[in-house]
Amino acid sequence: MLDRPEGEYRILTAATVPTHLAELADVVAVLGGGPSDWRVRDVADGNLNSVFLVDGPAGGVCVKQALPYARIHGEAWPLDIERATFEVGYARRLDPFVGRLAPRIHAYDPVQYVIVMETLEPHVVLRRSLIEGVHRPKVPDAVGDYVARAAFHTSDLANTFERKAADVAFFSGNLALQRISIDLVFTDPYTEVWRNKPVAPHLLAWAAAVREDVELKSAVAVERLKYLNKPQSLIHGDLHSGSVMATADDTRVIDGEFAWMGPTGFDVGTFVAHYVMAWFAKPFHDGDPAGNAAFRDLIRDDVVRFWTAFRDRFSALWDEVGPTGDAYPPGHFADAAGRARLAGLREAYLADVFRDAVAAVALKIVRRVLGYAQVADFLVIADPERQALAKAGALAFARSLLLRPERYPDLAALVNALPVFERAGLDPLRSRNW
Ligand code: SR1
Ligand code: MG
Repeated sequence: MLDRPEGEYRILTAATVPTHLAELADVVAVLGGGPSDWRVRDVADGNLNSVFLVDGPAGGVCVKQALPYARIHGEAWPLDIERATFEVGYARRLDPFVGRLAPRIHAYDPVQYVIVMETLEPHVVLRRSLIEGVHRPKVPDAVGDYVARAAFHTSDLANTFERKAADVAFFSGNLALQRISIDLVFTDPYTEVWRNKPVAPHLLAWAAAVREDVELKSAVAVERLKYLNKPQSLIHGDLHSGSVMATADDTRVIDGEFAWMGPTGFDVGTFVAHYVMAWFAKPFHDGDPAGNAAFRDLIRDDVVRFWTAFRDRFSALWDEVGPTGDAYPPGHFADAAGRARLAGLREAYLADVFRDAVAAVALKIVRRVLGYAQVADFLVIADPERQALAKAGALAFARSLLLRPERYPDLAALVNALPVFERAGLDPLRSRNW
Protein backbone atom coordinates (compact mmCIF):
# COMPACT_ATOMS: atom_id res chain seq x y z
CA MET A 1 0.00 0.00 0.00
CA LEU A 2 1.33 3.45 -0.91
CA ASP A 3 1.48 6.22 1.69
CA ARG A 4 -1.04 8.92 0.99
CA PRO A 5 -2.49 11.88 2.82
CA GLU A 6 -5.79 11.62 4.66
CA GLY A 7 -8.85 12.95 2.89
CA GLU A 8 -12.07 11.89 1.29
CA TYR A 9 -12.04 10.86 -2.36
CA ARG A 10 -14.93 12.29 -4.38
CA ILE A 11 -15.74 11.85 -8.04
CA LEU A 12 -15.42 15.26 -9.66
CA THR A 13 -18.05 16.67 -12.01
CA ALA A 14 -17.89 19.61 -14.37
CA ALA A 15 -19.63 21.59 -11.64
CA THR A 16 -17.19 20.69 -8.85
CA VAL A 17 -13.92 20.85 -10.82
CA PRO A 18 -13.41 24.63 -10.36
CA THR A 19 -13.76 24.50 -6.56
CA HIS A 20 -11.29 21.67 -6.47
CA LEU A 21 -8.74 23.38 -8.71
CA ALA A 22 -8.95 26.55 -6.62
CA GLU A 23 -7.07 24.64 -3.88
CA LEU A 24 -4.10 23.98 -6.18
CA ALA A 25 -1.93 27.12 -6.29
CA ASP A 26 0.14 26.02 -9.30
CA VAL A 27 -3.03 25.41 -11.29
CA VAL A 28 -4.65 28.71 -10.30
CA ALA A 29 -1.52 30.44 -11.58
CA VAL A 30 -1.89 28.77 -14.97
CA LEU A 31 -5.62 29.49 -15.29
CA GLY A 32 -5.65 33.03 -13.92
CA GLY A 33 -8.73 34.61 -12.32
CA GLY A 34 -10.89 32.50 -10.01
CA PRO A 35 -13.35 29.60 -10.17
CA SER A 36 -16.18 31.73 -11.48
CA ASP A 37 -14.02 32.68 -14.48
CA TRP A 38 -13.24 29.10 -15.48
CA ARG A 39 -15.07 27.22 -18.23
CA VAL A 40 -15.15 23.44 -17.86
CA ARG A 41 -15.67 20.91 -20.67
CA ASP A 42 -16.18 17.20 -19.99
CA VAL A 43 -14.17 15.54 -22.77
CA ALA A 44 -13.82 11.99 -21.43
CA ASP A 45 -13.70 9.49 -24.25
CA GLY A 46 -11.16 6.94 -23.04
CA ASN A 47 -11.90 3.62 -21.41
CA LEU A 48 -11.00 4.28 -17.79
CA ASN A 49 -10.99 7.85 -16.47
CA SER A 50 -12.83 11.13 -16.42
CA VAL A 51 -11.18 14.03 -18.23
CA PHE A 52 -12.07 17.73 -18.19
CA LEU A 53 -10.58 20.66 -20.05
CA VAL A 54 -10.64 23.88 -18.06
CA ASP A 55 -10.05 27.31 -19.57
CA GLY A 56 -9.32 30.45 -17.57
CA PRO A 57 -8.41 34.01 -18.50
CA ALA A 58 -4.68 33.21 -18.57
CA GLY A 59 -4.60 29.64 -19.89
CA GLY A 60 -6.02 26.14 -19.81
CA VAL A 61 -5.39 22.81 -18.10
CA CYS A 62 -6.44 19.21 -18.55
CA VAL A 63 -7.85 17.48 -15.45
CA LYS A 64 -7.77 13.69 -15.37
CA GLN A 65 -9.30 11.76 -12.47
CA ALA A 66 -9.06 8.03 -11.88
CA LEU A 67 -12.56 6.67 -11.33
CA PRO A 68 -13.11 3.70 -9.00
CA TYR A 69 -14.35 1.72 -11.99
CA ALA A 70 -13.62 1.38 -15.71
CA ARG A 71 -15.52 4.33 -17.20
CA ILE A 72 -16.41 2.53 -20.41
CA HIS A 73 -18.03 -0.35 -18.54
CA GLY A 74 -19.43 1.40 -15.48
CA GLU A 75 -19.47 0.45 -11.80
CA ALA A 76 -19.77 -3.26 -12.60
CA TRP A 77 -16.03 -3.21 -13.37
CA PRO A 78 -14.36 -1.86 -10.20
CA LEU A 79 -10.84 -0.52 -10.69
CA ASP A 80 -8.28 0.70 -8.18
CA ILE A 81 -7.91 4.49 -8.27
CA GLU A 82 -4.26 4.09 -7.22
CA ARG A 83 -3.48 3.81 -10.95
CA ALA A 84 -3.17 7.62 -11.10
CA THR A 85 -0.19 7.39 -8.75
CA PHE A 86 1.58 5.18 -11.27
CA GLU A 87 0.66 7.40 -14.19
CA VAL A 88 2.14 10.43 -12.49
CA GLY A 89 5.12 8.39 -11.29
CA TYR A 90 5.76 7.31 -14.87
CA ALA A 91 5.52 10.90 -16.15
CA ARG A 92 7.89 12.19 -13.48
CA ARG A 93 10.42 9.39 -13.97
CA LEU A 94 10.61 10.06 -17.72
CA ASP A 95 10.31 13.85 -17.69
CA PRO A 96 14.10 14.51 -17.60
CA PHE A 97 14.55 12.34 -20.69
CA VAL A 98 11.48 12.94 -22.85
CA GLY A 99 10.64 16.55 -21.94
CA ARG A 100 8.11 18.04 -24.37
CA LEU A 101 7.34 14.71 -25.99
CA ALA A 102 4.88 14.30 -23.09
CA PRO A 103 2.41 16.78 -21.58
CA ARG A 104 3.69 18.89 -18.71
CA ILE A 105 2.29 17.93 -15.31
CA HIS A 106 1.10 20.97 -13.34
CA ALA A 107 -0.08 19.20 -10.19
CA TYR A 108 -1.05 15.87 -8.71
CA ASP A 109 -3.65 15.51 -5.99
CA PRO A 110 -3.13 12.13 -4.30
CA VAL A 111 -6.40 12.38 -2.36
CA GLN A 112 -8.67 12.90 -5.36
CA TYR A 113 -6.35 10.92 -7.67
CA VAL A 114 -6.37 13.87 -10.03
CA ILE A 115 -3.59 14.76 -12.43
CA VAL A 116 -3.66 18.31 -13.74
CA MET A 117 -1.62 18.65 -16.88
CA GLU A 118 -1.04 20.74 -19.94
CA THR A 119 -4.00 21.01 -22.31
CA LEU A 120 -3.15 19.59 -25.70
CA GLU A 121 -5.09 21.76 -28.15
CA PRO A 122 -5.37 21.74 -31.13
CA HIS A 123 -3.77 18.30 -30.95
CA VAL A 124 -5.77 15.37 -32.29
CA VAL A 125 -5.55 11.74 -31.19
CA LEU A 126 -3.45 9.85 -33.73
CA ARG A 127 -6.09 7.15 -34.23
CA ARG A 128 -8.58 9.77 -35.39
CA SER A 129 -6.06 11.23 -37.84
CA LEU A 130 -5.37 7.77 -39.23
CA ILE A 131 -9.06 7.09 -39.72
CA GLU A 132 -9.71 10.49 -41.28
CA GLY A 133 -6.71 10.18 -43.56
CA VAL A 134 -4.81 13.11 -42.10
CA HIS A 135 -1.15 12.22 -42.30
CA ARG A 136 1.13 13.17 -39.40
CA PRO A 137 4.63 12.65 -40.79
CA LYS A 138 6.41 13.86 -37.66
CA VAL A 139 4.76 11.36 -35.35
CA PRO A 140 6.94 8.31 -36.13
CA ASP A 141 10.18 10.19 -35.44
CA ALA A 142 8.82 11.73 -32.25
CA VAL A 143 7.41 8.50 -30.82
CA GLY A 144 10.52 6.54 -31.84
CA ASP A 145 12.59 9.16 -30.06
CA TYR A 146 10.35 8.97 -26.98
CA VAL A 147 10.44 5.18 -26.72
CA ALA A 148 14.21 5.07 -27.23
CA ARG A 149 14.86 7.68 -24.53
CA ALA A 150 12.56 5.94 -22.07
CA ALA A 151 14.01 2.54 -22.92
CA PHE A 152 17.64 3.55 -22.59
CA HIS A 153 17.48 5.77 -19.53
CA THR A 154 15.44 3.36 -17.40
CA SER A 155 17.38 0.21 -18.30
CA ASP A 156 20.43 -1.51 -16.85
CA LEU A 157 22.40 0.24 -19.57
CA ALA A 158 22.03 3.62 -17.87
CA ASN A 159 21.31 2.69 -14.25
CA THR A 160 22.89 0.99 -11.32
CA PHE A 161 20.99 -2.10 -10.33
CA GLU A 162 19.97 -0.32 -7.13
CA ARG A 163 18.27 2.47 -9.12
CA LYS A 164 16.59 0.01 -11.39
CA ALA A 165 15.44 -2.09 -8.44
CA ALA A 166 13.70 1.01 -7.07
CA ASP A 167 11.77 1.35 -10.35
CA VAL A 168 10.89 -2.32 -10.31
CA ALA A 169 9.70 -2.03 -6.70
CA PHE A 170 7.54 1.02 -7.39
CA PHE A 171 5.97 0.01 -10.69
CA SER A 172 5.39 -3.56 -9.50
CA GLY A 173 2.64 -1.98 -7.41
CA ASN A 174 0.64 -1.10 -10.51
CA LEU A 175 -1.31 -4.28 -10.03
CA ALA A 176 -4.81 -3.33 -11.11
CA LEU A 177 -3.76 -2.22 -14.56
CA GLN A 178 -1.33 -5.08 -15.02
CA ARG A 179 -4.21 -7.42 -14.25
CA ILE A 180 -6.11 -5.74 -17.09
CA SER A 181 -3.17 -6.21 -19.46
CA ILE A 182 -2.59 -9.83 -18.47
CA ASP A 183 -6.29 -10.59 -18.95
CA LEU A 184 -7.18 -8.42 -21.93
CA VAL A 185 -3.95 -8.69 -23.93
CA PHE A 186 -2.53 -12.10 -23.13
CA THR A 187 -5.41 -14.29 -22.03
CA ASP A 188 -9.01 -13.42 -22.88
CA PRO A 189 -8.75 -13.20 -26.69
CA TYR A 190 -7.62 -16.85 -26.83
CA THR A 191 -10.68 -18.16 -25.02
CA GLU A 192 -14.35 -17.36 -24.63
CA VAL A 193 -15.03 -15.09 -21.66
CA TRP A 194 -17.66 -12.47 -20.91
CA ARG A 195 -15.26 -9.59 -21.47
CA ASN A 196 -14.64 -10.37 -25.12
CA LYS A 197 -16.87 -8.49 -27.53
CA PRO A 198 -19.25 -10.82 -29.42
CA VAL A 199 -17.65 -12.14 -32.59
CA ALA A 200 -19.52 -11.24 -35.80
CA PRO A 201 -20.74 -14.27 -37.79
CA HIS A 202 -18.26 -13.63 -40.61
CA LEU A 203 -15.35 -13.84 -38.21
CA LEU A 204 -16.46 -16.89 -36.21
CA ALA A 205 -14.18 -19.27 -38.12
CA TRP A 206 -11.19 -17.04 -37.41
CA ALA A 207 -12.07 -16.73 -33.72
CA ALA A 208 -12.34 -20.52 -33.45
CA ALA A 209 -9.08 -21.03 -35.35
CA VAL A 210 -7.22 -18.73 -32.96
CA ARG A 211 -8.82 -20.19 -29.85
CA GLU A 212 -8.22 -23.82 -30.85
CA ASP A 213 -4.61 -23.35 -31.95
CA VAL A 214 -2.39 -24.83 -29.24
CA GLU A 215 0.79 -23.79 -31.05
CA LEU A 216 -0.44 -20.23 -31.16
CA LYS A 217 -1.42 -20.26 -27.50
CA SER A 218 2.00 -21.72 -26.65
CA ALA A 219 3.70 -18.85 -28.45
CA VAL A 220 1.48 -16.42 -26.56
CA ALA A 221 2.39 -18.14 -23.27
CA VAL A 222 6.07 -17.50 -23.99
CA GLU A 223 5.30 -13.81 -24.50
CA ARG A 224 3.10 -13.64 -21.39
CA LEU A 225 5.95 -15.06 -19.31
CA LYS A 226 8.35 -12.62 -20.92
CA TYR A 227 6.08 -9.71 -20.02
CA LEU A 228 6.07 -10.91 -16.41
CA ASN A 229 9.76 -11.77 -16.22
CA LYS A 230 11.68 -9.23 -18.25
CA PRO A 231 11.91 -5.90 -16.44
CA GLN A 232 14.17 -4.47 -19.13
CA SER A 233 13.01 -0.85 -18.97
CA LEU A 234 10.10 1.34 -17.89
CA ILE A 235 7.45 0.81 -20.53
CA HIS A 236 4.30 2.82 -21.22
CA GLY A 237 2.38 -0.43 -21.43
CA ASP A 238 -0.46 0.86 -23.64
CA LEU A 239 1.24 2.77 -26.45
CA HIS A 240 -1.55 2.54 -29.02
CA SER A 241 -2.61 5.22 -31.48
CA GLY A 242 -5.02 6.62 -28.88
CA SER A 243 -2.09 7.33 -26.56
CA VAL A 244 -0.49 9.78 -28.97
CA MET A 245 -1.79 13.28 -29.70
CA ALA A 246 -0.38 15.40 -32.47
CA THR A 247 -0.60 18.51 -34.60
CA ALA A 248 1.34 18.88 -37.83
CA ASP A 249 4.39 19.94 -35.81
CA ASP A 250 4.02 18.66 -32.28
CA THR A 251 3.65 15.12 -30.93
CA ARG A 252 2.93 14.03 -27.35
CA VAL A 253 2.70 10.65 -25.70
CA ILE A 254 -0.09 10.57 -23.10
CA ASP A 255 -1.74 8.17 -20.65
CA GLY A 256 1.11 6.27 -19.00
CA GLU A 257 -1.13 4.60 -16.42
CA PHE A 258 -0.22 1.08 -17.60
CA ALA A 259 3.44 1.79 -16.71
CA TRP A 260 5.45 -1.33 -15.96
CA MET A 261 9.04 -2.50 -15.88
CA GLY A 262 8.84 -4.82 -18.85
CA PRO A 263 10.24 -5.72 -22.26
CA THR A 264 11.16 -2.65 -24.30
CA GLY A 265 9.85 -4.39 -27.40
CA PHE A 266 6.34 -4.39 -25.93
CA ASP A 267 6.01 -0.62 -26.46
CA VAL A 268 7.73 -0.76 -29.84
CA GLY A 269 5.45 -3.54 -31.05
CA THR A 270 2.29 -1.99 -29.62
CA PHE A 271 2.85 1.20 -31.57
CA VAL A 272 3.67 -0.68 -34.78
CA ALA A 273 0.57 -2.88 -34.32
CA HIS A 274 -1.77 0.10 -34.41
CA TYR A 275 -0.23 1.41 -37.61
CA VAL A 276 -0.52 -2.10 -39.05
CA MET A 277 -4.21 -2.32 -38.10
CA ALA A 278 -4.79 1.10 -39.67
CA TRP A 279 -3.10 -0.30 -42.80
CA PHE A 280 -5.40 -3.33 -42.95
CA ALA A 281 -8.49 -1.21 -42.27
CA LYS A 282 -7.81 1.65 -44.67
CA PRO A 283 -9.05 0.12 -47.98
CA PHE A 284 -12.41 -0.56 -46.32
CA HIS A 285 -12.92 3.01 -45.15
CA ASP A 286 -15.24 5.40 -46.96
CA GLY A 287 -13.59 7.76 -49.36
CA ASP A 288 -11.71 7.75 -52.60
CA PRO A 289 -10.04 4.32 -53.10
CA ALA A 290 -6.98 5.87 -54.72
CA GLY A 291 -6.63 8.28 -51.80
CA ASN A 292 -6.99 5.42 -49.33
CA ALA A 293 -4.34 3.41 -51.21
CA ALA A 294 -1.93 6.34 -51.15
CA PHE A 295 -2.58 6.89 -47.46
CA ARG A 296 -1.81 3.30 -46.55
CA ASP A 297 1.55 3.63 -48.33
CA LEU A 298 2.25 6.53 -45.99
CA ILE A 299 1.25 4.35 -43.02
CA ARG A 300 3.67 1.63 -44.13
CA ASP A 301 6.44 4.20 -44.48
CA ASP A 302 5.60 5.52 -41.02
CA VAL A 303 6.21 2.07 -39.52
CA VAL A 304 9.67 2.03 -41.03
CA ARG A 305 10.39 5.58 -39.89
CA PHE A 306 9.24 4.82 -36.35
CA TRP A 307 11.52 1.80 -36.01
CA THR A 308 14.43 3.67 -37.64
CA ALA A 309 13.96 6.63 -35.29
CA PHE A 310 13.82 4.31 -32.29
CA ARG A 311 16.91 2.34 -33.34
CA ASP A 312 18.95 5.41 -34.26
CA ARG A 313 18.15 7.31 -31.08
CA PHE A 314 18.78 4.25 -28.92
CA SER A 315 22.13 3.62 -30.66
CA ALA A 316 23.09 7.27 -30.34
CA LEU A 317 22.34 7.27 -26.61
CA TRP A 318 24.39 4.10 -26.20
CA ASP A 319 27.30 5.71 -28.05
CA GLU A 320 27.05 9.23 -26.63
CA VAL A 321 25.91 8.65 -23.05
CA GLY A 322 27.55 5.25 -22.96
CA PRO A 323 26.31 2.22 -21.08
CA THR A 324 27.07 3.76 -17.69
CA GLY A 325 24.90 1.34 -15.73
CA ASP A 326 25.77 -2.05 -14.34
CA ALA A 327 25.09 -3.99 -17.56
CA TYR A 328 28.36 -3.37 -19.40
CA PRO A 329 31.14 -2.13 -17.07
CA PRO A 330 33.16 0.39 -19.13
CA GLY A 331 36.45 -1.13 -17.94
CA HIS A 332 35.61 -4.38 -19.70
CA PHE A 333 35.39 -2.69 -23.08
CA ALA A 334 37.99 0.09 -22.89
CA ASP A 335 40.41 -0.93 -25.65
CA ALA A 336 39.75 -1.03 -29.40
CA ALA A 337 38.76 -4.71 -29.40
CA GLY A 338 36.44 -4.11 -26.45
CA ARG A 339 34.79 -1.13 -28.10
CA ALA A 340 34.20 -3.15 -31.28
CA ARG A 341 32.72 -5.97 -29.21
CA LEU A 342 30.46 -3.52 -27.40
CA ALA A 343 29.12 -2.30 -30.73
CA GLY A 344 28.21 -5.92 -31.52
CA LEU A 345 26.50 -6.27 -28.16
CA ARG A 346 24.50 -3.14 -28.91
CA GLU A 347 23.26 -4.67 -32.17
CA ALA A 348 22.38 -7.89 -30.34
CA TYR A 349 20.44 -5.89 -27.74
CA LEU A 350 18.46 -4.15 -30.48
CA ALA A 351 17.84 -7.43 -32.30
CA ASP A 352 16.37 -8.82 -29.08
CA VAL A 353 14.10 -5.76 -28.74
CA PHE A 354 13.01 -6.30 -32.33
CA ARG A 355 12.10 -9.94 -31.71
CA ASP A 356 10.01 -8.95 -28.70
CA ALA A 357 8.39 -6.21 -30.77
CA VAL A 358 7.38 -8.63 -33.54
CA ALA A 359 5.52 -10.75 -31.00
CA ALA A 360 3.92 -7.69 -29.44
CA VAL A 361 2.60 -6.58 -32.85
CA ALA A 362 0.78 -9.90 -33.07
CA LEU A 363 -0.54 -9.84 -29.50
CA LYS A 364 -1.96 -6.37 -29.93
CA ILE A 365 -3.68 -7.23 -33.18
CA VAL A 366 -5.34 -10.32 -31.73
CA ARG A 367 -6.55 -8.47 -28.64
CA ARG A 368 -7.98 -5.56 -30.64
CA VAL A 369 -9.83 -7.90 -33.00
CA LEU A 370 -11.09 -10.64 -30.66
CA GLY A 371 -10.98 -9.06 -27.20
CA TYR A 372 -12.81 -6.46 -25.13
CA ALA A 373 -11.31 -3.14 -26.16
CA GLN A 374 -11.51 -3.12 -29.95
CA VAL A 375 -10.33 -0.29 -32.16
CA ALA A 376 -12.28 2.25 -34.16
CA ASP A 377 -10.01 1.70 -37.18
CA PHE A 378 -11.97 -1.49 -37.81
CA LEU A 379 -15.24 -0.61 -36.07
CA VAL A 380 -15.97 2.34 -38.37
CA ILE A 381 -16.31 -0.13 -41.27
CA ALA A 382 -20.11 -0.36 -41.26
CA ASP A 383 -20.57 -3.44 -43.42
CA PRO A 384 -19.96 -6.50 -41.18
CA GLU A 385 -18.49 -8.67 -43.93
CA ARG A 386 -16.06 -5.97 -45.06
CA GLN A 387 -15.11 -5.29 -41.44
CA ALA A 388 -14.46 -9.01 -40.97
CA LEU A 389 -12.31 -9.13 -44.12
CA ALA A 390 -10.13 -6.29 -42.85
CA LYS A 391 -9.79 -7.98 -39.47
CA ALA A 392 -9.08 -11.39 -41.02
CA GLY A 393 -6.06 -10.02 -42.89
CA ALA A 394 -4.70 -8.59 -39.66
CA LEU A 395 -5.32 -11.86 -37.79
CA ALA A 396 -3.56 -13.88 -40.50
CA PHE A 397 -0.58 -11.56 -40.23
CA ALA A 398 -0.56 -11.83 -36.42
CA ARG A 399 -0.66 -15.63 -36.58
CA SER A 400 2.32 -15.67 -38.93
CA LEU A 401 4.30 -13.30 -36.69
CA LEU A 402 3.72 -15.54 -33.68
CA LEU A 403 4.24 -18.91 -35.35
CA ARG A 404 6.92 -18.05 -37.92
CA PRO A 405 8.95 -15.21 -36.41
CA GLU A 406 12.05 -16.36 -38.32
CA ARG A 407 10.40 -14.97 -41.47
CA TYR A 408 10.57 -11.49 -39.96
CA PRO A 409 14.25 -10.84 -39.21
CA ASP A 410 13.93 -7.10 -39.83
CA LEU A 411 11.39 -4.42 -40.40
CA ALA A 412 11.62 -4.57 -44.18
CA ALA A 413 10.50 -8.21 -44.04
CA LEU A 414 7.61 -7.23 -41.79
CA VAL A 415 6.21 -4.39 -43.91
CA ASN A 416 6.89 -6.15 -47.21
CA ALA A 417 4.78 -9.09 -46.03
CA LEU A 418 1.67 -6.98 -45.38
CA PRO A 419 0.12 -7.17 -48.88
CA VAL A 420 0.24 -10.97 -48.83
CA PHE A 421 -1.98 -11.12 -45.77
CA GLU A 422 -4.72 -8.82 -46.96
CA ARG A 423 -5.71 -11.66 -49.26
CA ALA A 424 -6.23 -14.03 -46.32
CA GLY A 425 -10.02 -14.00 -46.46
CA LEU A 426 -12.60 -15.34 -44.04
CA ASP A 427 -11.45 -18.99 -44.14
CA PRO A 428 -8.51 -19.25 -41.71
CA LEU A 429 -7.35 -22.54 -43.28
CA ARG A 430 -6.37 -20.74 -46.49
CA SER A 431 -3.53 -18.86 -44.86
CA ARG A 432 -2.61 -21.55 -42.32
CA ASN A 433 0.95 -21.92 -43.63
CA TRP A 434 1.59 -18.32 -44.64
C1 SR1 B 1 -11.46 -1.72 -19.66
S1 SR1 B 1 -10.75 -1.33 -21.17
C2 SR1 B 1 -9.08 -1.52 -20.86
C3 SR1 B 1 -8.25 -1.16 -22.02
O1 SR1 B 1 -8.33 0.23 -22.25
C4 SR1 B 1 -7.03 0.78 -22.29
O2 SR1 B 1 -6.89 1.70 -23.30
C5 SR1 B 1 -6.10 -0.38 -22.43
O3 SR1 B 1 -5.82 -0.65 -23.76
C6 SR1 B 1 -6.82 -1.45 -21.75
O4 SR1 B 1 -6.43 -2.73 -22.13
MG1 MG C 1 -5.20 4.97 -22.19
